[in-house]
Amino acid sequence: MAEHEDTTDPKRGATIEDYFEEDRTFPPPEGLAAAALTADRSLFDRADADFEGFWADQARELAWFERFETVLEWDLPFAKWFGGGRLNVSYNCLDRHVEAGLGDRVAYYFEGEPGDTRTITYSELLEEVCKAANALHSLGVERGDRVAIYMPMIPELPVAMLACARIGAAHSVVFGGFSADALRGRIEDAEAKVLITADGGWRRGQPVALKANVDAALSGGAASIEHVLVVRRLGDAAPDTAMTDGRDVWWHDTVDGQPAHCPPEAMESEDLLFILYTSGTTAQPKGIMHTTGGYLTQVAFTHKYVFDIHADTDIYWCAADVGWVTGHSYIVYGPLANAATSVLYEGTLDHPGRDRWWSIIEAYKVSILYCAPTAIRTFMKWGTEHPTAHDLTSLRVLGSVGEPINPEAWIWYWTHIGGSRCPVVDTWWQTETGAIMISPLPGVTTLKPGSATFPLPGISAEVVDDAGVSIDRGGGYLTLSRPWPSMLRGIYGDTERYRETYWSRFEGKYFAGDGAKIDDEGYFWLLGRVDDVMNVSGHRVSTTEVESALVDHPTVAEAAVVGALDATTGQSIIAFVTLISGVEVDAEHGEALRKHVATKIGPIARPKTIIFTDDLPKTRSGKIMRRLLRDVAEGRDLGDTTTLADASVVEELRNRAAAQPGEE
Ligand code: 7RM
Repeated sequence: MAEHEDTTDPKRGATIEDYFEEDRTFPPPEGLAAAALTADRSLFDRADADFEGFWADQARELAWFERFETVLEWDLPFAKWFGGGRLNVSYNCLDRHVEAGLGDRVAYYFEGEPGDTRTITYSELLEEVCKAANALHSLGVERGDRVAIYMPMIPELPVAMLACARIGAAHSVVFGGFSADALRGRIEDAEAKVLITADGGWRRGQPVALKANVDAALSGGAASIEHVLVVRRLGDAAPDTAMTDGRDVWWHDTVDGQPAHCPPEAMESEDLLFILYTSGTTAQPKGIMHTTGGYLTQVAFTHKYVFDIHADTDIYWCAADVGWVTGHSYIVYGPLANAATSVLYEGTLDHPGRDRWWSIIEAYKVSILYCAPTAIRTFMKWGTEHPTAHDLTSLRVLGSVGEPINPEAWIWYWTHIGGSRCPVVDTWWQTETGAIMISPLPGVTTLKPGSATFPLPGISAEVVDDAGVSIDRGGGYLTLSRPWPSMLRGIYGDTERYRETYWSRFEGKYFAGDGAKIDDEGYFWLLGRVDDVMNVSGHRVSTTEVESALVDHPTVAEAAVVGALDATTGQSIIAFVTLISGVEVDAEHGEALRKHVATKIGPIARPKTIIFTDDLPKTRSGKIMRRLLRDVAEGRDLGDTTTLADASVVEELRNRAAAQPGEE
């Protein structure tokens, strides 16, 4: 009898059902815990006892020009943190460290994709930032203005951001891979006055021109832009870079000759620091706003404790792009606020070889690596010979962000990259949260592969049911029930949309849009976006759990699971699967994987169809686009695919899906 006719199943009707069980545990390594910044519950106890006092303590770690008078003013859903306080973010990230005698410490080891390198100390970075700040002034940028930034991952990118922060202009970084249209839309929404860009950047050995996109964006609108400041990154490799008279100026002509001092503006704690656009379910991207004091407080706190930063000895590498929030918070503001030494890498995973990352870790003796599950699963697919060819013993903490990390990918990361010695901190957060919210602390938390473990000190996360009632175990919706310092302050220019998107579904609570479950020991497990949850015969099955069961099979590197319309069961489960290098696809393999899922989590979760593929459609920040896969599975028209990292993947998938037998 088919599962869907069973009405006695206690899970049926649950908000989101939990099937996947993972019982391996990893306590903090002894040596690491002994030297860790925190190895007990004291931060949690302090935050539980006095939540505002706890955040005030963290805020006092920063340098304030004027002390704050209030900690939190909460007028749901509008928060003001550290009212009355004045500070400057670039002063906190630079001057303060130089004044403390750390001027010669390296802020960034820059590694360009072609292999060019630059070492930039805190004193040098401060000088560069002051010059760039003066240059922005000379181009007419004033406190309160907006500046758009559209650049490759080169040192001038953090310099540009910090220069904006120094003079009190808000930046809006637009990822360098976005189109002219996307750039124009974002400039227009924020009414940016100046655009900072480059002639181009390097990708897989090829120069990629950027300035032509800028010209296209500006020719069709974006009239607020008065000047374009252009870094010469490609030089002779971009011989055709056109400069518009009176509008465009070269960075080296405009910045290099400026005075190396520029007084930092004393900003109010709630002044706008930046806008970062995220695309949601609708076409119009949302300009997420972050402000000054609360944002810097929480990114500095989380960066320090989640990665156990010993700034005098660690070499930290966050391999995200600065164009995403991960880069803002954990390449630029968090690490610099903590006087850390970071690697900044321009390029891709596999240029010139599939061991590029591991050669970087070996060369710089990287001790902390922070990256996305999509990268880890790609490395799994490529095999262990690439990391094992390099000395990775400098590593001591590993981080993951952006998607649920499947337990097997976690174990692979732990074993083959971390040498079974480095805690893996799986960090859950969002552009909107500004900073890490749910994550282990490496010296404190006993890890479970695939779980982001617990809310950090000072964070109130709750899983709620359809009615918004908090549940203490099982699956439901992830919410945040108290404000936090680095929370978004709204959507630029659209207060109503802010309220509607985040605060309308559950009264008094922020709804993150993610499903989550809490296990018997209180661990949090992220289950994917709730829009992706599948409904099979009335069972609410999480995409993440089925994907993790597939990746658990020794031949599978990556899997994306979607629910496709089904006349009998409502939805049926379709799995797109990438095998590890060298495994042959044959007719029986699909059946073996379907069985594996049924054994691992139950017959209800058995995929109806398995489609093998070499690649999956991902956003440019590496998240699997399940919505698109659903369209493929249901044979729908795909519409706009420009947000894809590689649009050709979808065509291939469509052909394969069409070749599938209709019934099983
Ligand atoms: C930092 C970032 C946010 C969405 C979020 C989740 C997913 C991020 C994890 C995760 C499971 C994680 N910002 N997500 N981290 N899911 N475990 N550790 O990614 O705004 O681009 O995306 O990403 O769905 O809501 S983001």
